Amino acid sequence: TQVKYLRDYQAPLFLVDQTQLHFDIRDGETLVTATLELARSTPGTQEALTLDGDDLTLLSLVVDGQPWTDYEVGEGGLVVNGLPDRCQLTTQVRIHPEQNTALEGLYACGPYLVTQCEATGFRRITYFPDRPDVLSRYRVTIEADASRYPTLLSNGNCIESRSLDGGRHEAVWEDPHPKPCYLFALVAGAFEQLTGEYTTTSGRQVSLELYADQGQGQRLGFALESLIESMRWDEIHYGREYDLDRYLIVAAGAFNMGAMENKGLNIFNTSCLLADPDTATDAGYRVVRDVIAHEYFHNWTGNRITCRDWFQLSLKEGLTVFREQQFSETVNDPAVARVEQVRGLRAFQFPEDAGPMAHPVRPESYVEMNNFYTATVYEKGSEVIRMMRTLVGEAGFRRGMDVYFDRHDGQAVTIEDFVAAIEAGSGADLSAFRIWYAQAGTPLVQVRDQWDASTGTYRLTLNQQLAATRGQPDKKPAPIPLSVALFDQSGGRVSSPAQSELRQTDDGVIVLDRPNAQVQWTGLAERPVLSVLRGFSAPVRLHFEQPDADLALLMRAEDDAFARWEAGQRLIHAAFADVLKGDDARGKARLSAFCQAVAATDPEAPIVGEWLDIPSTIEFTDGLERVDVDAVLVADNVVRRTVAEGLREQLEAWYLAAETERPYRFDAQQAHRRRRRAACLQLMAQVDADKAVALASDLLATADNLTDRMAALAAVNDLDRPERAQLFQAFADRWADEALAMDKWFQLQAVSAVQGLPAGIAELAQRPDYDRGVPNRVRALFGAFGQRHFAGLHRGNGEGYRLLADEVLTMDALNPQVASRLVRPLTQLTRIEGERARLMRTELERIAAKQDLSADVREIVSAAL
Ligand code: B3K
Ligand code: ZN
Repeated sequence: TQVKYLRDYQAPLFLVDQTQLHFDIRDGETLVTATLELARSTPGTQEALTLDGDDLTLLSLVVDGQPWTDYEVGEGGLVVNGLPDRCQLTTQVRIHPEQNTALEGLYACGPYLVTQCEATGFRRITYFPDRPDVLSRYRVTIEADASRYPTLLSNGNCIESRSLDGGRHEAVWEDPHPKPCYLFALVAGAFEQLTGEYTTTSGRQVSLELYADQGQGQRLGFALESLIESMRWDEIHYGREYDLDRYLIVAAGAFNMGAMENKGLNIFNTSCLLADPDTATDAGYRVVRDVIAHEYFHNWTGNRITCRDWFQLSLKEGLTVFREQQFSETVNDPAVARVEQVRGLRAFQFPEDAGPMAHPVRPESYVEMNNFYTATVYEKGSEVIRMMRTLVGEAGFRRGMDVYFDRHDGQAVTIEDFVAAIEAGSGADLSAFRIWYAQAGTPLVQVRDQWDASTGTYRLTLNQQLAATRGQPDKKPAPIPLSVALFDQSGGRVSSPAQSELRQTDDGVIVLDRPNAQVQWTGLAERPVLSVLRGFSAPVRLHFEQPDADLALLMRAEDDAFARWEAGQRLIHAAFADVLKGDDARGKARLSAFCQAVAATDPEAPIVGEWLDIPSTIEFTDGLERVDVDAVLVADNVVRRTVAEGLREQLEAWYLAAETERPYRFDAQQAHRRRRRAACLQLMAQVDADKAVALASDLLATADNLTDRMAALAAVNDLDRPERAQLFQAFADRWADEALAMDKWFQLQAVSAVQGLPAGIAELAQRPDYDRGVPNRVRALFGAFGQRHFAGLHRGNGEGYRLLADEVLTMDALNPQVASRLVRPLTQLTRIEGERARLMRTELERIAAKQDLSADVREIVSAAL
């Protein structure tokens, strides 16, 4: 295994002006003929041409029409010597898509063929300079059996199609936009189709075509609507239009991730494209809309302007997640959207930043690039851009984006180019800000306050720290934008200005750009209540001891919806910490303040559903340096039960009051009611199991949608009663043939206190419908178990670790990308206390000892050992 370093970057020696591909799809094998128009970037030099290639059988190599013999085929590629400055090189290779279980390159997905090339899958299709800074124009011919593969798709425009002898046919596609090979795509199969139309602001007519498996066509409607919404949004908010006559999206049931933004031909995991009331929950609908938007926005931030090298991945991913989040804040309730973004960040990115795989938003090295499609590159990358926007202001940010699009359209660029464009457009100096891209780890901001009644002065002492991470022993302070506000004791805003040596933006954001600083307000009539980190203005952890009454006041009075929600979270987290260190009474007092504030809120407010969704055990452990599993589980349980007791009266009333319309409709208000109802039922199960079971059985029997069915199953999921098994069985009997609905069923079972223990998981893995060829199913069972079933994974005898490690080993031989995601929970061992850490290590060592372990899994496991 070879480590690649950012500092070793070198510009390509050869460029590829044109690429012609010919795919001859046959039974069990495909022949790929590639003709590359090569040009040396420095004419007159002599270096050999290196082409990447993986798992290819080379059949012939021709240069300018003549067989060429001066080449070597080696591990990972092809070296061709003695080439002139310009030439035409043609290779022919044989590949076996039907045997490709890694789902990278060209592979069989049920009866059809699809591709996945990012990051480096194109080298499994043909010999090529498989790097994002080589942009080429493609012309692609696909030839296949006409009845098995009636639809033949690639990027751009279909310029020709004709029948051939022997029941075969072919189609020729041409993409006018030069692109890196990771954006190449090909699809062959028999699909159902949904078509729509879109006219861009400047009048281009775009045909929108969505393709899905037989019988799934009627589930494409919501995706099509979402696509149209996204196209309009990007025109309005960024002035960006689509640039081809067709926009194609294909659903793939076996897919390693969510979706892929291939130019003009997106390929989507079915779970992110298909939506109907029986197979998608409300959250699932939102995923479809967000992912559609994300992949569409990539057309400008990713495709038109791409990355110079893979270390720059956040250039396109952080920025596109940010744009997707902005979109989501306009089409969903903005408060709920922001709360969910932050919950996701804390549940996945914070632990990553605190674990052995901690890396900067712009990593400096990697072994397997696929391991770096992380919450840090994506979600923290988005937070970094959000902070940039806060610092330069909305208008300045938008001008900066315009500069970025103008300067770099058609190029492969770096994060540095992006920041420079924002500086040029906004006039701001972001030199100190760049450190956010370079340092790993989550900064800790400590706030201490002091009230001097005699002078009416309120003073804050702020401090920032960042712990060392692997390879980065000494950290520097970063500019941390802190949005702050003061409230008076009756909940009104205090308007007097903050005084500080720190810079403040026009919108009242203080920039903490040094280790320590002070801020003060003077001339106040009474002790104010501080709200800090409003809107989650920076991806940091906050330590601030604040009286319960102040937090309760913010739960009532804050007008920033995120901060309002966060005040409730801080009460719950503080209560958890109290119980964890044995102070139950103190913890319960805090929870009673929390419950009172919740009970006093209008239940129709979306924030109620968010508050009632008590943090998961993983969220509770965030920020703990050492995790004593047994103590954590006890405290977790105390908190949950206490909240359920405290709200006992409200739960049933709210449950019954949350009637929703029939038939099911995905809409923000209805979704909020369903969410509140689900949370109420879930809490009710803690304190009144009989009632919860009765309501859940009734809900399952009468619901007309998956969201409510899942709410019913979730409520009984941890109850060791016969009804639990009956309800799960009833669901499985009815929905056995619906893969997406059954994925949800597997997910719930995987986190159940009853079924989700190692023996129960092993039993589920024996079912005939547990199919290791479909990543969604593997993630539904073992992904959920490892990531979300804290008690099951951390069984004291280590059987949870062993079970997960067994699956990692099995999957490693089939699909290394999936295996290297599954293994991650086992790498959190540095924080786990006692015997468990040793048991985890034993399993990691067992994995590491496997001969021919994939580079994917090895990189993760070695970082942890
Ligand atoms: N760019 C792809 C992710 C590719 C992951 C490769 N292992 C989807 C996205 O971020 O939009
Ligand atoms: Zn993306």
